[in-house]
Amino acid sequence: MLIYTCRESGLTRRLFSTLRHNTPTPRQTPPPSPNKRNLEDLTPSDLCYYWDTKAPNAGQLAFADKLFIPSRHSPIKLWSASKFRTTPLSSIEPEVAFLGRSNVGKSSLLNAIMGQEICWTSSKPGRTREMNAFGIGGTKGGESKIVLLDMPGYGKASRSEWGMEIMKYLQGRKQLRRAFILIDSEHGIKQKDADILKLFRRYAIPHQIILSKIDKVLAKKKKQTKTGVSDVSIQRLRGMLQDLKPVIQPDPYVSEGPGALGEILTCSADVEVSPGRALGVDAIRWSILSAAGIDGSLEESRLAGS
Ligand SMILES: Nc1nc2c(ncn2[C@@H]2O[C@H](COP(=O)(O)OP(=O)(O)OP(=O)(O)O)[C@@H](O)[C@H]2O)c(=O)[nH]1
Ligand SMILES: [Mg+2]
Repeated sequence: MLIYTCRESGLTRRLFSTLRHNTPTPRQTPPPSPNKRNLEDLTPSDLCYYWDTKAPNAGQLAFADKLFIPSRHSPIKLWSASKFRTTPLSSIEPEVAFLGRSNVGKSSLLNAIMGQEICWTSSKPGRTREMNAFGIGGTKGGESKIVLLDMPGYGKASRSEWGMEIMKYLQGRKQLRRAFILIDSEHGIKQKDADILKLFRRYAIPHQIILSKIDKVLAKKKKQTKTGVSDVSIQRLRGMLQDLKPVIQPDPYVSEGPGALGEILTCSADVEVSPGRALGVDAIRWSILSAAGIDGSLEESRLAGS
């Protein structure tokens, strides 16, 4: 009993002394770092890389955002197809397709672009198993202005016939204006991506690169981006974009065909800049409209003439 009491009192003493040393001083909120920038203040020129094209201005971004505002007639699911020969051929609306390795974030990005959870997403690769077409900008009784295609991913957990079916589709589809190829910013270009890029050049299919999940480059943890991002991480992103340029636009003397568009976009479908607006999505919307030839210039010239 005596031994027990002595031990207990020794333990208690040690515990109190540890507590005394570890008692936290009242927490003070660190002053905001002068080098951090709010997500809302980042422009497409900060996040993307435009060398053959011009970064969209505020008016163009607003025009694109307006066309994607969800309504009763937009977005709408138009069709799903697992085989090229089952895709409807009669449609005339301009189409853009979203491709990339499984799990790169295609369906999540499309949900962010369309402002609605209309595509299935999953943390497991191989979720999207068919081509899914969505119409945007439709009105009552009117056709959609543009069609977005969510494609099954290639690579891990993809179907073995992926390459054949999708390349057949991309080559044969007259309505296709551009294919957006997503590259995971955390993993960079993998062999499978390089193979696909080569095929796009060989068949001269117009394509553009989007770097996805850039929250992983901008911060260690996604929630840290809420307090803004540092200049250092923006510079890191810029470095990645510059390194990608010669890979996606190889030397014409060694390349089999035309490279990607000289404009790399970035996004983080999981990070909101403001309620309902994901990081980088406005610039992607503008590029979709540019690819489809809907750039608002008609509206602008009409306004100027009136
Ligand atoms: N950190 C982070 N995770 C993301 C982002 N976008 C998507 N994800 C996550 O990545 C996983 C895959 O997303 P999906 O959109 O289903 O990817 P997918 O490319 O359509 O995948 P498949 O249909 O399987 O080819 C999900 O767990 C998403 O939550 C992002 O911007 N940042
Ligand atoms: Mg998917």
